Amino acid sequence: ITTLKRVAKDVKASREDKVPWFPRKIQDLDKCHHLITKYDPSLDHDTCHIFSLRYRGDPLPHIEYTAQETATWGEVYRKLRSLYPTHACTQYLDAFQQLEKHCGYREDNIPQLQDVSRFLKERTGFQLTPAAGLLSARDFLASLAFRVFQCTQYIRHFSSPMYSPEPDCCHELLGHVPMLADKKFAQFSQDIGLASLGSSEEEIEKLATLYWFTVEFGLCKQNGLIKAYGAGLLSSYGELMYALSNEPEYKPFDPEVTAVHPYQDQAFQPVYFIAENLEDARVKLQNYTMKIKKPFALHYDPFTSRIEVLNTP
Ligand code: HBI
Ligand code: FE
Repeated sequence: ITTLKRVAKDVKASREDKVPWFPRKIQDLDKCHHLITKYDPSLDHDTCHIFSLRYRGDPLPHIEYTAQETATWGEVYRKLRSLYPTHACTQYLDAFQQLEKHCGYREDNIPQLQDVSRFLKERTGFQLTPAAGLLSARDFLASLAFRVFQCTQYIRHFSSPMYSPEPDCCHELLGHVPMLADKKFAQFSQDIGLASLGSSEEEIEKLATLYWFTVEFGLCKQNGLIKAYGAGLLSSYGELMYALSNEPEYKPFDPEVTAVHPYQDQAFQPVYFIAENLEDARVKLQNYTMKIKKPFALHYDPFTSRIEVLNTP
């Protein structure tokens, strides 16, 4: 009997060995906060003062921004807003209008994460959680599996309002948030997140690259025109104009190709990938992620916001 028990235990243990640790419930995201430091010494930053050690379930911290921080936001907001009607996709424009109406999106006001998070939760179930800076791709993508978006709360330095080496709240609030209010886009984002759970480093790298060319720098067709849906574009005046200028190279979005394409994080992208539409991008991504080999299957239960792991023998 003891031998049998030990064999049973060994079988169980070896099955468990095949399943690496990854978050299975929202609270587990407290363990997913590994920061990547990309400090640029030429910029003497004093902007990272809003570090919050905070746990899921706590209210989102209310930030009193300084007049200077609000002025920086205002400059970014005014310039970008003038480009949106011609450059942003309709999903973005619809949500942006709602955010101006309900969430304090204004030139003279930096929206509070709590208001924005409540807005998103009502529309797509996405919620915001504060992040202290650039997170590892694995940690960042994992949160998307739970429809949680890791959001910085500090703002870029006033000396360079049109450029930030790391994500700041101009990028999150103007780039990411409006798209996360769209149902199809929210599903697309969660699907990348779910695919990342328990994936190899190599696969994470590919998913991060896919994320880069879609969620950050994606373009799509709309009424015979090309429009932007990527947050890196919608939060950068210079690159948003460049991306739609016909100067760069364009390729159709194809996950197999896009996932291994080299990308640029120090300059404008050399190439942009164009999706037929967001639904088509979602279906193509799903076909891609289904081919990722894992020794177990995952199921997300939307009622409990938990991941269920189904061991495959
Ligand atoms: N971390 N805070 C934060 N915000 C992002 O937008 C972000 C990140 N880490 C990685 C990342 N984005 C992506 O570029 C991919 O590596 C997933
Ligand atoms: Fe981003």
